[in-house]
Amino acid sequence: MGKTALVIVDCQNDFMPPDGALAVPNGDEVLPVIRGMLDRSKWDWDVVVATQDYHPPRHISFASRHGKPVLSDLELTDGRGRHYTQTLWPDHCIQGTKATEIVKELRDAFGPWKERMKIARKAWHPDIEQYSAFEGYITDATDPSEPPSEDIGAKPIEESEMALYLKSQGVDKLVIVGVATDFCVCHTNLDGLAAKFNTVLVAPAVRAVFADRENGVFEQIEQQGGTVIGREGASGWEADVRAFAR
Ligand code: VGL
Ligand code: ZN
Repeated sequence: MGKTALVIVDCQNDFMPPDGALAVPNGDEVLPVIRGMLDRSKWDWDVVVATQDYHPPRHISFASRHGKPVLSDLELTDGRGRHYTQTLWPDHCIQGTKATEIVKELRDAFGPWKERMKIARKAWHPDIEQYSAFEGYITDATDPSEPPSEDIGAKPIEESEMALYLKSQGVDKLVIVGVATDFCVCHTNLDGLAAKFNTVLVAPAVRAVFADRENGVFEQIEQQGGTVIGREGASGWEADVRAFAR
């Protein structure tokens, strides 16, 4: 049987209330749940990948760059010539700042996983939005470091650094947690399915920027063949996740 990776999406200071620049409502509620999933005496993940939103100053997604209101939508052409609608964000998760660091509560729990753990950094190019871990690059670094300068992450999903790394480790199952459900968690989960991984999203361990969109995201993931566990406060999700990971 294939192996299982725990994918912890964007649990960074800037996404956490009360002080994060782009605080996800109730985003901090995922932290004790995910911390529990990093308890080495209870869980045995084959691989752990933590992702980081990792923007340069004046990133294309920042409202400040365009002189437009935060949370408005803007039609843009990105650094690869792709036309798309960007939701404009406050400046957040800027490379080399404390704001982009993974929250200490989780970093303190990474210790026992060090040998099995990678960081995936994404949206580091000034002119490209990247919500999915499958668009990022893989690194061992947990401290700020320079992003790569050439590869702009235009590879097909199945040849992405994330997919190739997971496959090199024998992983074919992903357990996905973190923030935000409606952006980076959603895109990471859908790309994981597109790259032919089996996926489980743990509902008690995710929170959305727009809470009223969360059910729609869950349904979209299920339509694409993913599983959502622990919806609407259902108990017993741990047993379901264990059965999946076995
Ligand atoms: C995210 C908005 C902007 C996320 C990242 O992590 O979901 N959301 N950048
Ligand atoms: Zn971002």
